[in-house]
Amino acid sequence: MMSRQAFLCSLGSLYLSLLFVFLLMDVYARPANNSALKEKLVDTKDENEILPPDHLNGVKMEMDGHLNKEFHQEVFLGKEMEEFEEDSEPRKNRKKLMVIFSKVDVNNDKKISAKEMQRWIMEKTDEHFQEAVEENKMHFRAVDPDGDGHVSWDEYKVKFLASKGFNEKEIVEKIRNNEELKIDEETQEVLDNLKDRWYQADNPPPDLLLNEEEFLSFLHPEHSRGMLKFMVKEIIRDLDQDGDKRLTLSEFISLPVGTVENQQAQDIDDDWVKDRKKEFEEVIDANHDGIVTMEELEEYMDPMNEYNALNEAKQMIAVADENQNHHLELEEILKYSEYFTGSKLMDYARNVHEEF
Ligand SMILES: [Ca+2]
Ligand SMILES: [Ca+2]
Ligand SMILES: [Ca+2]
Ligand SMILES: [Ca+2]
Repeated sequence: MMSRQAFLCSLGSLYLSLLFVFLLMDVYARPANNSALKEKLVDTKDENEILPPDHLNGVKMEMDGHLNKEFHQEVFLGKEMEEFEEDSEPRKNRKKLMVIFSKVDVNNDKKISAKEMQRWIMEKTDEHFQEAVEENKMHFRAVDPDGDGHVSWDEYKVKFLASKGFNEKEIVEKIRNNEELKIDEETQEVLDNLKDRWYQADNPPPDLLLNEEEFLSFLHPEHSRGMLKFMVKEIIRDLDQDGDKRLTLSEFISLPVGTVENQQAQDIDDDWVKDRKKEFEEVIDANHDGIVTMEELEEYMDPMNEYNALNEAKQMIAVADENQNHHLELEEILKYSEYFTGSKLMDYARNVHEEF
């Protein structure tokens, strides 16, 4: 005989299956407008997923002008980033790192050269890009519920405002009747920025309709030349104090205008200033004339730039190259694993030795 609990349980799952069938029927009954179910699916995810992400993987600078602290890890681990973070078991991470090492070491001489690391960085950067393309497919479906392959600015605006808690139906109605939307100042500012970006992502003809590819460059400006320029312009605008559209070191080591309240905290944050100074002088200012131009910043931020990847490779090797042979051996990578992967693995090795 079935226990009472098991009976209730199967009754519950029967109910759920029926509910699901009804939901499906409801959707198929209205093929022209199946946005209801999709919205439900979207709601369960991050509410901001249709917004351009704040952080771009594999790009050296954040859109707010801060240096990307995890850049090394992103170009070394690729899409395995999360796996490394989530798995706190050092033994497993150590194994993963050894597997990565053997993959980077293409000629199998048990050491990684700058060329090998450069090739690896390019490969991992491409991995981040492919991930963005896949995610974009999903996000595009969410903003293009009727599936005609184009999203208008108004359609996107509605989705954006809905994600901010506005009533979607009301917004649609008001836009249709040309009524005022009554949006708070902060949201309006975000919306204005998004619209600028939307214009930039819209290739000719300028109809404010984005297809999937244009929408990708809207969400991920790092992989489109035009959008990269736009992103660089915005960063310079935020950091440039005298309005000459170029950055001096002192402009670069100040926080963006509008975050003045952080100035005091920043003054005492020596490391922050030191890191930025080093990056400005040694890397971004390519011709070392003390000025960073838009072109220099654009080159610096371009994730597909092979020259940058080689520089990065050399920098990564220099950090851990204890025996000074301009190559990385497995032991060196393990010792500096925190730099490459974000997790300490050498301490673990030492502990194991002590244990036995
Ligand atoms: Ca090698
Ligand atoms: Ca300036
Ligand atoms: Ca320069
Ligand atoms: Ca070495």
